[in-house]
Amino acid sequence: PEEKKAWFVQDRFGLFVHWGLYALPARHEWVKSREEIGDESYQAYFEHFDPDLYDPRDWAARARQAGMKYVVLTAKHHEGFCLWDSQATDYKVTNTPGGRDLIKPFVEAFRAEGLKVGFYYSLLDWHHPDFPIDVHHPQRNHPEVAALNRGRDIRRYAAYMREQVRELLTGYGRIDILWFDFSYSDRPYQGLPGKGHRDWESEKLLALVRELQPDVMVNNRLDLDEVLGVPPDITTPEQFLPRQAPQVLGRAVTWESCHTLSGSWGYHRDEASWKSPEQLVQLLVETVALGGNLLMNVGPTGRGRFDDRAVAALEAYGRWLGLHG
Ligand code: FUL
Repeated sequence: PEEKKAWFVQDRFGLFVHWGLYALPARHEWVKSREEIGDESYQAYFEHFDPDLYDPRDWAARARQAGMKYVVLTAKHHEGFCLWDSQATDYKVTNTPGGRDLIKPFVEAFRAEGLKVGFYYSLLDWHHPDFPIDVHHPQRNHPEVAALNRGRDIRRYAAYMREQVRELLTGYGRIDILWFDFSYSDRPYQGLPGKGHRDWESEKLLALVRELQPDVMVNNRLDLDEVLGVPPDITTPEQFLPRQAPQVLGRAVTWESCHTLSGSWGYHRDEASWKSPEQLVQLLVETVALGGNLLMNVGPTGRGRFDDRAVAALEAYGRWLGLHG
């Protein structure tokens, strides 16, 4: 297992890409939950999803020039929308005006630039009819929540996740990282339980991943650390720089800190807290100095391009690494 991590620990710097329907409202990838938007209203984004400017070769070239060595793409985020032609659902890009699998050209483009490729896959799903409504779900405050939850069967949803993960790990060649997100069994809400490894059937899911791609690195958000009694492949502090290298179960671990360029992961047009070049470089330097990786995020626009502010941030990294890397 240590050998399979060698590239990851060596490479240190990756690009996170959060892309989905939420790029259209352009005010945070949690918009459906935060604003408690129903499926009918959210459907407008599905019907208008048409990334006419999508050019993954441009994204990949920018990532490489920034000094990034790997990429992790949200194949499915919490909204449940799939960027590939999944046979397990209709809620996918091929049924939008976008009309084509977006993952295939993405994978090809990043590989062509020499980057390793990973997928983010959300455990939460705010669209799937078997996903029980809970603390994070857009319908959590619906007056009929108990009735809406009747008949939802998380076991069917867990099987759906396995089906989709199988597609992702068999359809696109070697995949280097699988980034699951996230567990919260400690967060019940108005009588609705939170969700953890029993709900996701995490052990079964992980076994499938290991069977299909033995060398893939899997992150720590399946709620399995205690269950398995061993640290995960990757521990993932989010939006903070640890003071010291994180430990899990009393042991030093391989870790990767993930951060946004501004305050949100999905494209957020009017959000103003963009990090300065100094802050960006400092995050990279301090993370690596502590022995960690940095996974820096870009949220592309609904039309499929990197916002100018993201482009400038990537260029700042490239400039600095060109002089000091
Ligand atoms: C979180 C998610 O809820 C965010 O939307 C984002 O994907 C981040 C990397 O992980 O837990």
